[in-house]
Amino acid sequence: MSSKSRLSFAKRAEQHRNPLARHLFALAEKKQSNVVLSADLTTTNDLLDLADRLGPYIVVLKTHIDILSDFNDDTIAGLTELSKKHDFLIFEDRKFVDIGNTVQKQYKGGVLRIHDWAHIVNLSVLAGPGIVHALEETIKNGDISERGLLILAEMTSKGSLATGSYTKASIDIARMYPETVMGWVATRELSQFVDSKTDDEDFVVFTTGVNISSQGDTFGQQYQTPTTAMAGGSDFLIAGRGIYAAADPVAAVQEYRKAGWDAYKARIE
Ligand code: 5BU
Repeated sequence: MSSKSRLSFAKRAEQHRNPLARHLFALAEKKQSNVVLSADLTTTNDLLDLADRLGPYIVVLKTHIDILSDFNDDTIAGLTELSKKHDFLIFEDRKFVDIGNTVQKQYKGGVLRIHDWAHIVNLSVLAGPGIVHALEETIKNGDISERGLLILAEMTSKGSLATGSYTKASIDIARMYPETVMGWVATRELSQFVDSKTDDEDFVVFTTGVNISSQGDTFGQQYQTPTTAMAGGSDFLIAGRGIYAAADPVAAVQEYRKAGWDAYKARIE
C-alpha cells in the first residue's frame, strides 16, 4: 500500500493541491465518514427524501441525474440546498466518454447543466486525453473553484475491459492533469500502475461495488465489503442498493459508515 494511504485524511486535507480534494478530506474527518451514497432513485421526491435522511452520514451524494423521470429545476435546487444543509458534495456519475468538443457541451450546457451543480464528475479515457483537456478548460474558465474530475480506471462489472494497459493509460492521463483530476474510480489502490510517483501526488481512490451483504447482481455487478475495499487501498466507498434498498436505510448507512471508518482508522494506525 502506498504511503499516502497510511496518512490521515486530516493530513491529506492539509497537503492536497486540489481545493476540492482538500474540502473532501476535511469533510470526511469532520463527519467521520467515507461513505458516498449512490442514490439511484428515479423520482425527484424519492431522491431528495433519501438525501435529506441520509445526508448527515455521508460525505458525497452520487447521482445519475438522467434516470429521474421528472427532472426539473427543483431537482437541482433541492439537491443544492441539501448539500449545504448536511454538508456533502455532489458527484454526478455521468461517465463522459466522447470527444472533447462534445463533452464540453454535455458538461456545461444542455438541460442538465451539470457543471453548475455537480462538484465532481467522472469520465473514461477511451477517446484519449482530449476529453480531460476539454473538461479542465470548462472548469478553469468557469467562476466556480470547487470542481473536480475522476477517471474511470477500472469498472466493477464482470468482464470489464478496463484492465491492464487501459487502467495504466487512465492513470498516466490522470497524472497529466493534476489540477483538476482529483483521482480515479477503481476497485483498489492502483499504486502498481504509478511509476516514479512524486511526493506531491495524491490521487483519491473512489470504489464502487461496495455491499456488505450481497456478492453481486444478475447483470454482472461484483461487490466487495467496506472492510476489504479499505484494506485494498480505497479512500471513499460508493454504495447504492446495499444502503437505499435496505429495510432501514438510515441504519444501513450508519453500518457502512462505521465499517468504513473503522477500516480507515485501522489502516492509518
Ligand atoms: P449498487 O447499487 O451499489 O450496485 O450501485 C453501484 C453504483 O455505482 C451505480 O450507480 C453504478 O452506476 C455505479 N458504478 C458501478 O457500479 N461500477 C462501476 O465500475 C462504476 C460505477 Br465506474
